[in-house]
Amino acid sequence: MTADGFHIPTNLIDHLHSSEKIVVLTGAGISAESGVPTFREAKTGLWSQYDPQELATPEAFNSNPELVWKWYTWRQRLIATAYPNAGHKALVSLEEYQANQAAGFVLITQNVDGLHQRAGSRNIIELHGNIFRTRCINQCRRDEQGPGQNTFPPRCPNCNGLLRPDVVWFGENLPREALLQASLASQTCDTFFSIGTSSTVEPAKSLPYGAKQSGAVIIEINPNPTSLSHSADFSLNGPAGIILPEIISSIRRES
Ligand code: BJW
Ligand code: ZN
Repeated sequence: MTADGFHIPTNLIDHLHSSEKIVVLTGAGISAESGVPTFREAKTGLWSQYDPQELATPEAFNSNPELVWKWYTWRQRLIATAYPNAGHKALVSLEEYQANQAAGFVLITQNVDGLHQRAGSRNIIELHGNIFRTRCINQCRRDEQGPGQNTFPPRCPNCNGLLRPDVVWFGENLPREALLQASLASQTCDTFFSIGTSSTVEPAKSLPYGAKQSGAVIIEINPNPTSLSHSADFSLNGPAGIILPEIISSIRRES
């Protein structure tokens, strides 16, 4: 039982002790406690204020790159001033714990904020790109440094084409290798965590079902029910920043 009254089931901790490969899928909810807004939550979600069709599609960028870049610049600044929270840090501990057991750990994230990297997680697959990278719409180069140009919207120093955020918009394919590795990891794990995601966006929302089909135990951490909740073996209803540290201390206490 945590100070906030969350109970981590003993059979879950027992399972984690013997788990040989843990896969974690995270979404915007894991960064909520860092002050980064989620997408779909009423009132606080980004899309209660902005229309995704105007901002997170290639069509939107083609018709109004300035508007799209303004939104991304605002979010880049917001994220740059945020810090990894207790949930991000607990996932670093879980990866270290698994390494000490000579067991596997893969962190698949839909987030573009880079907070898992900043917390210290190592084996990360970014499904939807990274908001701090840009790339040329003519695909001629990848700019890891961010725009840094004087023009707005920023342009490619190589071909003068528009630069865009290196993220995945609706209707676009996910990075091929990332999706391949994520699917493979999910289908070969014995424990699958789904944390802070509304499980609405394909293909990420299908990953836990691939894991379940292969016999993995599915654990969801989310203060609200999602489309995955009824298929999960454990639904832990609360904030990731409280539940994940409690799982880590239970694993350590009972080992
Ligand atoms: C907490 C918490 C706390 C709060 N602790 N939790 C099949 C059927 C129908 C449609 C499709 C389909 N296949 C593909 C599509 C189209 C589309 C899609 O899925 N649409 C659905 C919405 C219906 N998918 C795509 O277009 C994808 N591409 C693709 O599939 O290519 C092939 C293809 C194309 C076209 C047709 C068919 C096939 C690409 C998807 C790209 C998603 N991009 C975005 C923007 C990224 C860039 C940016 O950041 O600006 O990614 S959209 C947005 O949603 C972002 C997120 O990564 C993603 C997921 O959101 P997430 O993380 O789940 O956030 P929320 O806000 O939804 O949920 C937060 C959760 O946290 C909530 O549940 C809270 O309760 C919880 N929470 N506090 C724990 N403290
Ligand atoms: Zn270019």
